Amino acid sequence: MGQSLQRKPSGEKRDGREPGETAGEGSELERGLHAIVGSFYRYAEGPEGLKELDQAAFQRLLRNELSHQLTDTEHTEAALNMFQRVDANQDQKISFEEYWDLVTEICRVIQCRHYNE
Ligand SMILES: [Ca+2]
Repeated sequence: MGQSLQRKPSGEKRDGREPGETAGEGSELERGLHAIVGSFYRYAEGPEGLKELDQAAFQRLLRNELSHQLTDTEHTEAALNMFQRVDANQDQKISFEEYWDLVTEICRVIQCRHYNE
């Protein structure tokens, strides 16, 4: 528990988008959820409300943020295959919804590996 110099997000509108500001507060789950959403937007590009990941951005996200969960993130071909699979509507971009499906999948893997008794 550190100092509470930061503003509390509770009374604020959500349009003050500073993921870093809110990510450090709240429960472990809340911080985790912020990290999931924030990770997408750290790599996504495009107009407001339509930010998406292109192939290069998706590969950077895999390599930098998911290298321990996903095997073969170093291999370009494996990353390309994953891109094709995650890109459900085949528009060569990963939307937040498509990213979310990947997150769901990873959560299932974590559940199987670590909590499936
Ligand atoms: Ca897509």
